[in-house]
Amino acid sequence: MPTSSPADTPYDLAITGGSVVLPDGTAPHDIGVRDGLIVHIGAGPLVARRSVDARGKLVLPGGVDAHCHMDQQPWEGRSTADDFRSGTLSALCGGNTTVLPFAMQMRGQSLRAVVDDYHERASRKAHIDYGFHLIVGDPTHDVITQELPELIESGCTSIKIFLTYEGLKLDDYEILTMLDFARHEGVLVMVHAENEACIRWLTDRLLERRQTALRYHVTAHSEIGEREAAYRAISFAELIDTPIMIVHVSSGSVVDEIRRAQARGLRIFGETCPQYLFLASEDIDTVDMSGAKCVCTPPPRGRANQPAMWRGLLDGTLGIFSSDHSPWNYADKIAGGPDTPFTDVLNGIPGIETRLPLLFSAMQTKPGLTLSKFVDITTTAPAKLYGLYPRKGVIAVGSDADFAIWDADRNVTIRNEMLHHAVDHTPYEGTRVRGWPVMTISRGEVIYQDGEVTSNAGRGLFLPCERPFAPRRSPAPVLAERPR
Ligand code: DUC
Ligand code: ZN
Ligand code: ZN
Repeated sequence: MPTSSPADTPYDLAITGGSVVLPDGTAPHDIGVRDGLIVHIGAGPLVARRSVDARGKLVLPGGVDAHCHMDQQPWEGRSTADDFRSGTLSALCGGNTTVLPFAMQMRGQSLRAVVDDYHERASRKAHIDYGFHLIVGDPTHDVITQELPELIESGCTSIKIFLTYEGLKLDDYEILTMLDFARHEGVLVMVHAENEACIRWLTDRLLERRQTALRYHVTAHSEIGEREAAYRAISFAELIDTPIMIVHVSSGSVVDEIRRAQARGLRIFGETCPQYLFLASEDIDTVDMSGAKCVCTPPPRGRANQPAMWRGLLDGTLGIFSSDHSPWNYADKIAGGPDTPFTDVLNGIPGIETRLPLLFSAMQTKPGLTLSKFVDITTTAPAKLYGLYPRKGVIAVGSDADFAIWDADRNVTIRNEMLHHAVDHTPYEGTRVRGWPVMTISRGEVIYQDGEVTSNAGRGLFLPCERPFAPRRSPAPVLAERPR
């Protein structure tokens, strides 16, 4: 759908000669940018103040990482290693132009105060544009009737809830209340699906038996507990008749639950992350403590689980692919030294810069993973689901001029020293990939080019997100006069 607008004045930027990935396919086009927006896609030549020669390269919409943590307030006693400055720097060097991190409310806190503080941090430091998901850890009457409606109005239209973790987890009654609220407002609830009692009970039994090695993290965070929580969340979403997103799906059995729910016509969305496709529980089970670099929740499952994850991604059951970048330094992850019990290892792994290259490279070996599928699950679908489309997530006239230019033939061996996060390791150290983003453009500004960062911290803008769904003020169907 190339379109053009007459260029009576020079464009601010022209991107010429590249293979441009548009919603209806990839083709050579020249792109003209004015005032930070795409105003021309089609034939050249274009007169512009600055031109980028993209011959031999792929021009993709800038990646949208819809699940990442940065500048997060202390949790388990620590703040994330990345703040908005280093987190968004790492993101942009990995081909992203939009991030959606989390403003996290814990029990006893005001959500409004958490979000105000988060705005303050982000506006001074972000290199690229950002929106916020809201973690609701304390759904009080005030939060539900005052704070949340105002925050939604201001553009925070997605809410994450936890079914586990002290200080964050909601009980079943609170979950139903939040889902009913989301139906009423037309916002999306993201669910961390793990069964709290399963984790606690298994952990207690393991500790009684002094089974504290890293591999028991995977036992404690069982696949069955994840499946139960996912099924419960799906059931509650069905009861209330509102969409949910099961985030960081780690296991084939959860993929099966989501697939079954979707086949019944429910709007249940699924997200997975690189750690569930490219890492496995075997990577945690090391003779030394280095396996802690792969510890996150839910954990990567056994390598035999990976094909089911790929199937879920390729058949559309899992509709988005995010990093769940949760950066901690290795020394902090194993603060108790070589005998740190699994219960004390900080959960979460870095991955905001490697998310896109890992998946891009997999296009060589996964036949169903086409370039348009890659762009959809990493960029377009998250922009749509979180109310940012078509401003973000697509190359189209009128959209923000956000691009990642890829050299599809560049061979790279991932080393932590080449990454831009403030973390001392990557779980993907030594992984070889083919294809790398060589230039990132945000709202028409070249912010990264072949290893050189030309961005300034603080240039990123807050993105108010639209409500992804129409608000439904009617009561849940189950409350209809005639029982169904
Ligand atoms: N949940 C997340 O979404 N990210 C990191 C850790 C966690 O439990
Ligand atoms: Zn989570
Ligand atoms: Zn997360």
